[in-house]
Amino acid sequence: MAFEGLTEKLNAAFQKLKSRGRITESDVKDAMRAIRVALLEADVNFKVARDFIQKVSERAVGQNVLESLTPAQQVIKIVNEELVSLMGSQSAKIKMASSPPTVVMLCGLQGAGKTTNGAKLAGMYKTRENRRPLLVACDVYRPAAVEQLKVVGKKLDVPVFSIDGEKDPVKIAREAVSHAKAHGNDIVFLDTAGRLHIDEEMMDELKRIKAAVSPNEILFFVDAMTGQDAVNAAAAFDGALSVDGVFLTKLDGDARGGAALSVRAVTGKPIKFCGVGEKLDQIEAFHPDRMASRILGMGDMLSLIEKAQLDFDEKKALELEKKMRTQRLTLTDFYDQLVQMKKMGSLQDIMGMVPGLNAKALKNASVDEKQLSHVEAIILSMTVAERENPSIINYSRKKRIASGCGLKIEEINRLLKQFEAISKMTKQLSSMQKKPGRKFGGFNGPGGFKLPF
Ligand SMILES: Nc1nc2c(ncn2[C@@H]2O[C@H](COP(=O)(O)OP(=O)(O)OP(=O)(O)O)[C@@H](O)[C@H]2O)c(=O)[nH]1
Ligand SMILES: [Mg+2]
Repeated sequence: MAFEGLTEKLNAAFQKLKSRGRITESDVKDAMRAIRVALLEADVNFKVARDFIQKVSERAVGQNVLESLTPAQQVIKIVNEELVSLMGSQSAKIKMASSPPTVVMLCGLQGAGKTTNGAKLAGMYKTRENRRPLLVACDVYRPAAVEQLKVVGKKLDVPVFSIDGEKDPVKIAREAVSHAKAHGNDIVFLDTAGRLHIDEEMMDELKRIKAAVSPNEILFFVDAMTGQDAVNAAAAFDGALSVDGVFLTKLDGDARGGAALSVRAVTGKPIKFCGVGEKLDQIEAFHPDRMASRILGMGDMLSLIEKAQLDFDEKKALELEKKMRTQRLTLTDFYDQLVQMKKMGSLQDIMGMVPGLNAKALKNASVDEKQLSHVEAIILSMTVAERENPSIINYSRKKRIASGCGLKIEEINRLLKQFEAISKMTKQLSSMQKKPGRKFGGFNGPGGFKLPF
């Protein structure tokens, strides 16, 4: 994995600090020197490393770290926060066009990973965002380039646009956009040709493509393994084309990580995605906060949690979909959903422990604990028969349930109303013909079936 060396050296520096009870200014200076060397050895641009150390040192002095009870932890915290801000503070997405198609132009040096990762992007937008991508073969130089794109397109079931024998990539790009408009492709990825080194001819070609189709997004692809050269290339591409974002590839390799840490600082452009393997699903949105915890050796906990959550939801959602189609939704199912949401509550606790996670994201993920516990109490006070068939719940049953859970009858009525609304939607869904290509009926988005509050 990338960053191993850096992680090791940073931890050695922190360990040294931790081993002292009280630390002095010269201990901090030593630590800063060690961090600076670690950054440079990881191929971080020297100006970036210098600025970084300066910021961390200033903050460490300004916040009276030395007087605090846990000085080493304070230093680690500051380093973490500065790493996050170095890499961009928050994750960024592709800007979508107000009227489709969104045109994304992929550029970068030869072998950077444009074709492979461009395909990954198309696959991601297709499956996760329900888009209809089009891959476009603008590389007319390398003999096998068009074929390579067709192979990956086929694997992902994403159409590939090419013009046999056409030697003008500008014309291909222009016709591809018209083709997309005519065929309902709402996001277009232009796979351009790379060159070994930056040369005028290539830049000129890219500029002409840009002028011809005015892409909504120009993504610069950079191989994380290439270190300093990557930074120079990024600056050159940005100067010529004014790129919108960076796609960092091959982060799974033993890259020293300098590119990830410098590219954003040097160009001011955010890293939006990263490639983490040769397979076509090995793509991740780039999260600076997560990357910082990865670098500091705290593991990429959030990505793991997110993945587990995704798998879990998908299974549950499939079960529910089956239920919905057979029109047999019960309060027991409702209750299962509740338990799932409660699990997210504990997930929130875990997230709270991850350094660098912003408070706003945590707040957005929060659920109203009180409301949830009421619904839970009501359902638990029902008999199995009532849960399976809520229509039998008459006034006297309601009174019994209310006294069982210690809540008012109004609360029980409210829950039953919500449940009825869901059941209605369920019936509508099941009577609707299933649209091809859409996994779940439509109202239960990627998070699966949702409770109505
Ligand atoms: N391990 C790993 N390999 C990758 C990743 N992305 C791309 N590769 C590999 O890198 C090589 C080059 O990738 P391409 O997608 O062909 O690169 P390109 O930028 O299109 O290259 P040109 O078209 O020649 O300019 C291929 O062998 C890919 O399989 C990644 O994230 N991890
Ligand atoms: Mg290519």
